[in-house]
Amino acid sequence: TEHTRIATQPIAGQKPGTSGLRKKTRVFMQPGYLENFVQSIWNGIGGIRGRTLVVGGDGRFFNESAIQTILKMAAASGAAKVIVGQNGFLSTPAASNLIRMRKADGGVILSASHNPGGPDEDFGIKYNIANGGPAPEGITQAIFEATETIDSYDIWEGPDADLSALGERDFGGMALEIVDPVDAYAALMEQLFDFDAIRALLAGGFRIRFDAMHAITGPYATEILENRLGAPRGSVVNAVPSPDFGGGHPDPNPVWAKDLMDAMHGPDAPDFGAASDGDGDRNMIVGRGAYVTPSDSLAVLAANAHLAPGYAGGLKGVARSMPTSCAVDRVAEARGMDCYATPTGWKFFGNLLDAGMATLCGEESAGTGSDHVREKDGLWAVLLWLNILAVKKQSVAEVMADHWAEFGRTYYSRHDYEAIDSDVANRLVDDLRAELGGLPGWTHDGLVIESAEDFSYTDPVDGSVAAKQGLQIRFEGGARVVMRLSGTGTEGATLRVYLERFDPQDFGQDPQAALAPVIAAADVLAGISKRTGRTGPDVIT
Ligand code: VG1
Ligand code: CO
Repeated sequence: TEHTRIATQPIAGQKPGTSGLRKKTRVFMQPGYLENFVQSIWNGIGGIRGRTLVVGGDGRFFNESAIQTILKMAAASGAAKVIVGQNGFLSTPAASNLIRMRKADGGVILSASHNPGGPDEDFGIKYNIANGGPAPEGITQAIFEATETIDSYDIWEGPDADLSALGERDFGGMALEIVDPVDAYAALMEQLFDFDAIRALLAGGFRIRFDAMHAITGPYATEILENRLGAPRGSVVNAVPSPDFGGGHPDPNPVWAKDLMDAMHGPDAPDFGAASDGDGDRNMIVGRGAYVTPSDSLAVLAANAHLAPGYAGGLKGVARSMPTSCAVDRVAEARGMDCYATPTGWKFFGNLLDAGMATLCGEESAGTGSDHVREKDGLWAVLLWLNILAVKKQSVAEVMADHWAEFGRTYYSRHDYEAIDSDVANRLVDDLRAELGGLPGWTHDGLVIESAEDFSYTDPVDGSVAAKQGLQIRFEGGARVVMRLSGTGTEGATLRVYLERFDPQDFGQDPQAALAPVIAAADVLAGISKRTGRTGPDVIT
């Protein structure tokens, strides 16, 4: 077989962010752009000769042609085998599971997650290691350094692979195996959850609506919720993945999953609603008339996971990203579990999960997961919720009311200021960072700052340090503001302002009203409206 070496030059800006390299699709489609990055992955991890990889993506525009290129480059660099989801489809958690199950050396996942897809929207690529999780910082840095010195890439110039035909064949001297993307994942879910109990719940008339948002979870949710658990046909909506996600944002929050919110608050609302994102790792949970904030969802799952067979032995510990609310901390404290706070991004949970220090992890951005894979997992969270509801025989609203009565309520919201000028955003964060030392004692409208820090994380397993991971300002009485810049955007900068306030007894307030003093203090502290010229955030979740 003909393997060709093509001369190339470094391309600036191929630095992975919170979750891989994300750019406008047309940037990825430029000649050599994808090839440079893929070769840099191979170079950054010490080559792929003789190794086995898993490859798949969320089906967005350019998914299949990117996979064809990756396969030809894997063949040319001597990979032993590549396992690909049929038609190039693999949800992020299913890819993580396949890497682990098949004992692959790593995997390449094509997705820009919740970002829209299409020729004028976003594309992304990330490398996962043998534990199934996103490459940690050290490997990501090695890949980035490889992009800065690359001078050639290797590719097999043969015909495209047929990604629709299941089974194994030769492809440019390497083994190519096409697998059903759902099978192994669905089998794992059956091991973790009491499918009989959920089936009985659904057979008893409990109605669900799962919105796949035209993205990758459609086939997974249809197989698991409808075929295996017996939910009536049509319980899964927007179930066919489309390259541009039906023109929408596959981002499961009340803003972008407005149809689901409307359905859940309408006269004929089902009992349980859920949605997932582009690549299937996020989840949104909503009961009849009762939206569950992701941070609260994590706390509820931590408090009740033992009701599912896969977690009947209890949890070894829990972990949350630093900006995620402290609701789960209160559960951990009450149950005598360790609780870790990590920087934003799933890659920071990997060591804790591998070391058996945490069983459950979560982020305020609608990501929850456990040690069953090394990614957050949207459908897994939905199934754990259904398992808990089936055992408790309660509505979502009742579960929340009981949870708050036991642990108190942490009012929480995230305000995003999108596509702001990068210089303005950087200056805002830099200026506030410079003032942190003088902030304790500062007061505004009855709030008093207790501490202010530039969050730095030392991994308890390998001692690696991640600095500058967000500005964290705590007020007396348990209120908190966190500010950081997004690492997944493709246009300008996005300022994320995370707001929370603990209330031990008053659970019925509107979160924006309950947080009003904290919101006002954040604006005074950072001069957000003054500096950005915005009168309010673009997205409130
Ligand atoms: C965002 C979220 C973060 C999440 C990341 C990847 O990152 O805030 O919690 O891990 O997206 O999720 P950032 O840097 O934009 O805040 V996904 O579902 O986009 O892979
Ligand atoms: Co995602």
